[in-house]
Amino acid sequence: MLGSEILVEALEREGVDTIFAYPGGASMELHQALTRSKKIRTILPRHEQGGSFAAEGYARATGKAGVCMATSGPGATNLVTAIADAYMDSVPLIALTGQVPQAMIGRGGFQETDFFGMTLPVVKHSYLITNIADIPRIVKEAFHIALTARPGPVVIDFPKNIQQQKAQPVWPKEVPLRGYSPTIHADDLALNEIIGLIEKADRPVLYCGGGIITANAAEELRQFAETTQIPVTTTVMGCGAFPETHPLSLRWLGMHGTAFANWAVSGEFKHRSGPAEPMVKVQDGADLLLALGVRFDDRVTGKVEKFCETGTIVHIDVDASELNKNKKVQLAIESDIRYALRRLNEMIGKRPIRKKFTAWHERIAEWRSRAPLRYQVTDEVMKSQHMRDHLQGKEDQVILPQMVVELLYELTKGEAILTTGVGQHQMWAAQYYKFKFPRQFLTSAGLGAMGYGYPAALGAKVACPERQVIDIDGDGSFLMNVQELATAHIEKIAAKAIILNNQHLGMVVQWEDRFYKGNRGHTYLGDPENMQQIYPDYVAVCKAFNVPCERVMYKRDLRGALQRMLDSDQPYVLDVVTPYTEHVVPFIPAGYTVADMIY
Ligand SMILES: Cc1ncc(C[n+]2csc(CCOP(=O)(O)OP(=O)(O)O)c2C)c(N)n1
Ligand SMILES: [Mg+2]
Repeated sequence: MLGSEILVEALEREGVDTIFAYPGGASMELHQALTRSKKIRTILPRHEQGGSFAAEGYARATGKAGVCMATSGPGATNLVTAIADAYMDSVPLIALTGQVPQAMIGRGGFQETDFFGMTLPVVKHSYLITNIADIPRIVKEAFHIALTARPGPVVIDFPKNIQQQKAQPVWPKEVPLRGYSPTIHADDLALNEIIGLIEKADRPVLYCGGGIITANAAEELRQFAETTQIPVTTTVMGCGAFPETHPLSLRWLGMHGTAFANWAVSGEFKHRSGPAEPMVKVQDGADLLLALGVRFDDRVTGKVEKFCETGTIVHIDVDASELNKNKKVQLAIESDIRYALRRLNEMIGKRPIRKKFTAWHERIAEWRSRAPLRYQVTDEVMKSQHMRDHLQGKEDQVILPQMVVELLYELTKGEAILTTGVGQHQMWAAQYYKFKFPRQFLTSAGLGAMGYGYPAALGAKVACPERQVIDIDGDGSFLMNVQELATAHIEKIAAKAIILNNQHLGMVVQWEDRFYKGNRGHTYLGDPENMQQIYPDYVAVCKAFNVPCERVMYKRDLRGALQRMLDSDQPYVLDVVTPYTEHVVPFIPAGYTVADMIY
């Protein structure tokens, strides 16, 4: 077999059914081999970044490894953002790249880049194939490493001359890796200590992250929360790890999380107007925080010393390097989360916890009713020049972005898979859609990569053709991978997109308003010489790609338009014109505390 054929068969043996691959000189041998595969569907994205985000969407929607491929040099460098994204959000991604022939490596040959070196800080592992006999082992190892323990991206760089060599492959059954033992189980002693801490606590909170979803531990978490009656907040990565419709759910916490989740974790404080003022506590927050599969990201903690300052913190994670990294905790346990929760559930089954935390639940209920997620149509919005330009006398018909997500939630009965770009729309998507199951909300959380939404929706739709997959996007983010409309149309992938089109880089505008007196630093995306026009004209753009698109301006048209989009069996875009004056609240500015929260 040719080296290229060995690689393709190795992928088949790993159960790969889809690869997002863009060809070039150093990878066309591999494409030739792919044309002969009966098991793998090769999807041609229109940009390698789109292909790699699509592979991530596939991976996040399924838990299987997503696979993308590019040629050497510029093809490979176009994969870097998705690799970094997969690294930050622990997504199993296999990134295959063609490389110049071995004899050319290091000579600055045409389209040579040291991709192995370039990606080192953002991979879980990487390979440069130097011997054809290694291909079966390398591919098997790559999938094993990408998928086990804390998942992540693995790069396989493949020189062209080896693709063209011939050998008889030997397929390994297992790939034992010295120093890598992905099965990590907490010991009973530590878990027993958790039960003791719960029995002593009055105000416990569960703080759960993407680790619950990767470990397939959502069911165990639900059982644990219900038997202990401990309220649950998640991170954005953890959306769907615990049903957000559940009475114990506090939704997600952090910079734009719910006020009640932030108070439950860190306590309620009198609002202060600046960090120079003292923090005046109104009510205590958690006295016990069980942090499961999280990494105390700064968008969650704000000023980390003030995060759950007075509570005992227990942290369980499969990756020991996360323990005591951002926040020093009282009990750090290295373990597979699912194992730990199962074992805790068994222990509690034998020796039930008697506490009911009634007073704590009452306090949370009061917080919840005092500061729900909410929005309103203000005079400021209706009178804004932007709205007068576009709505021309029908300003009372203005569509706020939050309304769109809320109505989508209603029309899809909370069953759709959502992807997003990065910005205000991403936060509103996470706030106003209630996620019920794992792998339902696919977003570039840690890296925050604009352009993620639509390609990721393509990947998710390929993986889950029977589900509605909808990208809630910003006008700025959508434009960054707009070329993937071609992939959607040609490959018949019926992923939908709703552009919350505020004609601005809204999230940056929000920061300009708060911290730079509203001075606009290149955050307007429309045409300054013709501000009445919505620019670019997405209806015309979509027409060029043969993708149906509607523009929605007025509230009275929204429901019908959303329904038409949902009823379509094709890719479909809704361009919804929204004001840019809305701010995402709650808001705890970066590095600030819960006492600084605007809500
Ligand atoms: C690739 C990339 N470039 C820049 C940024 C910085 N950034 C974060 S949010 C944002 C604005 C996004 O605008 P849009 O997609 O229209 O969303 P909106 O905030 O308006 O909803 C920018 C520029 C980023 N996150 N990613
Ligand atoms: Mg925008």
